[in-house]
Amino acid sequence: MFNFLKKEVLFDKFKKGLSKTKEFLSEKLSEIFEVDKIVDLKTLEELEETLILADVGVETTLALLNPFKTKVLQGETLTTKELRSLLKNQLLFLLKDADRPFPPSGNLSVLFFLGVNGVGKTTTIAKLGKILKDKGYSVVLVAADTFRAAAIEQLKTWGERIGAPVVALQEGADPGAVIYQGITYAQKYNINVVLIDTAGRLHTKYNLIEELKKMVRVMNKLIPFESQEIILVLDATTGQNAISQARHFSSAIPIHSVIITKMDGTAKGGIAIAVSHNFNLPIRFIGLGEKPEDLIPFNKDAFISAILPD
Ligand SMILES: Nc1nc2c(ncn2[C@@H]2O[C@H](COP(=O)(O)OP(=O)(O)OP(=O)(O)O)[C@@H](O)[C@H]2O)c(=O)[nH]1
Ligand SMILES: [Mg+2]
Repeated sequence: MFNFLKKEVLFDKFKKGLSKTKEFLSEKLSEIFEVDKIVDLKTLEELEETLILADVGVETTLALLNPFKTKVLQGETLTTKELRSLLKNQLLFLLKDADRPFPPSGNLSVLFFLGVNGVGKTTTIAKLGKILKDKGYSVVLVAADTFRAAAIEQLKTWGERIGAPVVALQEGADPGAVIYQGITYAQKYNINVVLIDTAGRLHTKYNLIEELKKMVRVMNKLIPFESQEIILVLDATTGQNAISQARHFSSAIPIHSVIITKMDGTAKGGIAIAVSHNFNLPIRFIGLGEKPEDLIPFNKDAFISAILPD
């Protein structure tokens, strides 16, 4: 597991960053779990509603609660105390673990970022570039968002701030060509990790998805599969729309992991569980604020204990 924080610091950051989700869930769940009593269908329905409202998603919530409903219907006794601890274990189980190292294996590995407009791709790349540099990796940032000149400038400014080279072409250039140049630059200068920034794109726009596929093809020609990680960046504040984004993007190209940003500003933290469970995707990092140190390696124990009431 890629980590650089002490356990207590990590748990504390999750707790502070996820306070909105916790507040929301605590208020509702405390009522449900307040007194230890026998669970009936009404209790489960209240729990169902709460989890759906926290953006855990209908499908995931039903998968989570149906086994308990069956128990209750079959007349088995289940106390709220038991339910609470089983629920915690089930939530942990729904969050998928990564089965590949991070950064990916090989002397040169490539992290390819995609997502809709404004989710936080570019700033996440800068934050992660800095984290990797601090851990001793050499990095290069690749400006494959050629859609706007300002996007290229934004990445260059970040490169200067974190002391990393940036490979860029002019506005309007073919993003595949920038990727080619970025990867060959890294090969030439023995750089460890390439971070590719791409233009924000709507998951429903055919031509933009085709462009994405083309970029991935360029990367595939140069880098073996095991040395790549294609990372979908999602904005937690968009709630259930993030599910639709994950569905469309993952049907176009292979997605290996997810980074969820802006968890700090929302009570929709449950989206992490829905995305990970629905698409079998590990969450690599979460964004808990705008500062560089606010990008935190995801830890499911810290996450679950941060969102459930004490
Ligand atoms: N509060 C908060 N803000 C964040 C987080 N991550 C990113 N942001 C902010 O989100 C805004 C958009 O970030 P960008 O990195 O430019 O987003 P992008 O996905 O590259 O945008 P496009 O290139 O236009 O598609 C910036 O103001 C970031 O500071 C986070 O975890 N928490
Ligand atoms: Mg950007």
